[in-house]
Parts: sequence; structure tokens; C-alpha cells
Amino acid sequence: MTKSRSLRIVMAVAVSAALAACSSSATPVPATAKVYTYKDMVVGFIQTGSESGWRAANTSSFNEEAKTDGITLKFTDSQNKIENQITAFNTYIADPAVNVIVLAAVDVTGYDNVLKAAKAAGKVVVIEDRRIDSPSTLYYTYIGSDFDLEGNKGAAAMCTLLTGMSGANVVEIGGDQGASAAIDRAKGFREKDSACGINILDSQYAAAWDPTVGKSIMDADLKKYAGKIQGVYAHNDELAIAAIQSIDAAGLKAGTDIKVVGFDATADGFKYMITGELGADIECNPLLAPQVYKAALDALNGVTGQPAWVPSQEGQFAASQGAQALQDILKTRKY
Ligand code: GZL
Repeated sequence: MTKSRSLRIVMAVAVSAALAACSSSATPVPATAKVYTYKDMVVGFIQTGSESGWRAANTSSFNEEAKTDGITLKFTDSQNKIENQITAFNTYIADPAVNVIVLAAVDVTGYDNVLKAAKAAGKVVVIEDRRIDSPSTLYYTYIGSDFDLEGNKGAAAMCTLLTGMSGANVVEIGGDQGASAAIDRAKGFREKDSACGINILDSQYAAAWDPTVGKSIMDADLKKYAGKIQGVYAHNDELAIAAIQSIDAAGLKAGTDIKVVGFDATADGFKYMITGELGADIECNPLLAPQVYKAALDALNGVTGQPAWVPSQEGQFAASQGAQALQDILKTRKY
């Protein structure tokens, strides 16, 4: 083969390769989608407030887990006011650094507009602790307790404490009337209290779950229904303890003269079960941060098919387990 011919072949191959590259119909290779890690997460956490031992444990869970995972956490204490939660939402929506918003809702309604704005701004939203009435399409998922089931458990525990007393009179000291935890614990109790013929003599709600309001409710009930109250159904441990203090101040014995049921199973709740003054405590799990952060990371990485609600796993305790057994359990608990 002459030199000129082989040179022509080489040149022809080079030109066709160049033309092929220019005219290629192959789409440009897309840049690989970013894979988020916890260190990429900047979370705006809108907490209800600091109204109870449960709430303190819930806040600690988010603070501690953020440190462990390397998540940047921005925190808002809403002082149990929904208007502060709406303001916080708008602040985090406007903050370009924030890519995840977590809400522990004071109320069940009033969030639709900020949820729509957060979605439009491309922010991931996860609801933790309390359910809200907004459409589940407006947030990634809800991780929190089945308060209705908790109320069912509370009624069964009250019936056990009132064994042998059919048609017993019970007064209810509710949490904040706008909160799903209070709404559903009240509903759940009423679904099952007929099992032992409980008569709900009176029902009052403590705004912002304030235990001083809870104590004044019990003081008033003891005066109004002197000698007629057999049980107290309180929507968290602080309200149950406030009722116990009122009962004791009236010269009666909580746990003997009047049975008391509370919620949360905090360390203080355990202390009053160990003395026998609190008859039963329905657990409500505050340690939700690991699940919430994982759900948010999945959302950032485009994972779909998550359930609209992930119910918390939780149990219940009773004074009848005995002081030593309860003290041993208390040693193993984080809050
Ligand atoms: C329950 C939580 C409730 C607690 C109260 O998940 O929302 O709010 O039971 C707290 O102690 O105020």
C-alpha cells in the first residue's frame, strides 16, 4: 500500500470520527443526581414549647440526634402559640439554607397555607408527634402516636383500677383543647369507657397543658362533686400529678380514695406510680428524632412510597406492677 493511500485512509477515518461525534444523537450524559447525606441537612424544627417532661425529652431527642448525625438544626420554641409556628414556618421557607422543616403542631388546623408555601419553595416537611388535619399531600410523612389508641388504653386502665365499681364517676382533666393529643385521648376514652359503665361527671381542658390550670380544675371538681368522684382521667403526667396534689390537699388519698390515670410515662409519672398515687400511666414515645431525620433524608433523596403516617411504638405501666419492678424499669428509661 503506497504511503499516500494509507495517509488518505487515516485522514478519512479521523474525519468520519469527528463527524460522528458532532452529529451523534446521543443525549448528553446527565450529571449524576446529588446523593444527600445528613451533613447536607439543615433542619428548621418548629417545636410546640416546653410544657412537659415529654416535651423536654422530645426536644432532647432532636438536639442529640442532630449532633450525632452532623445535621444543622435551627430551633423554634413556639410557646404553645400557633401564630408563632406560622411565623417560624415563613422564616424557614425564606431561609435558603433550610432544606427540611419539622413541625410538632400546637393545633390540628391552621397549617394548610404555610405547608403549600413550603412545598412551592421545595422544602421537605415532616410532621412529628401530633397529627394535623391538613392533606397528607402537603407533607412527606407524619411520625407520631396513635392518641385514639392511647385513649382506649386509658379507659381500660381506668376500668381495671375501678374493678368492682360499676357506674363509677370520673372527671377528665384534658390537655390543650386544640391539640390532637387531647382531642384523640378524649375520643379514645369515650370509645371504651362503657366497658365498666364509667360516667364522665365533668370534663375541663387545661390551655397549653398548664398544670396550674389542671390543679385548679381538680380543686373545683372536688368542691363541686364532694364525695362523688372515684376516678381522674388526666391527659398527661403533669396534669395527673396536679390532680394528685389537689386530692392530697383536700385530705383524700390519691390511689385509694380516687384512682388516677395519666399519659406520657415520664420519670415523674413513674415516681407517682411507685408511691401508688398514680394508678396507671399510658406511654407516649417522645424519642422520634432518628425516624424523623431518616424520613427527611429519604425525601431529599427522592425516595417515594413512604406511608402518610408512621405510628409510634409504645406501651403502658401500672402501680400494680409493684414499686421495685417500676424502679427497675425506670432505671432503663431515657426520660
Ligand atoms: C404527645 C404530646 C403531648 C404530651 C404532652 O405526643 O403531643 O404534648 O402528652 C405534651 O405532655 O404537651
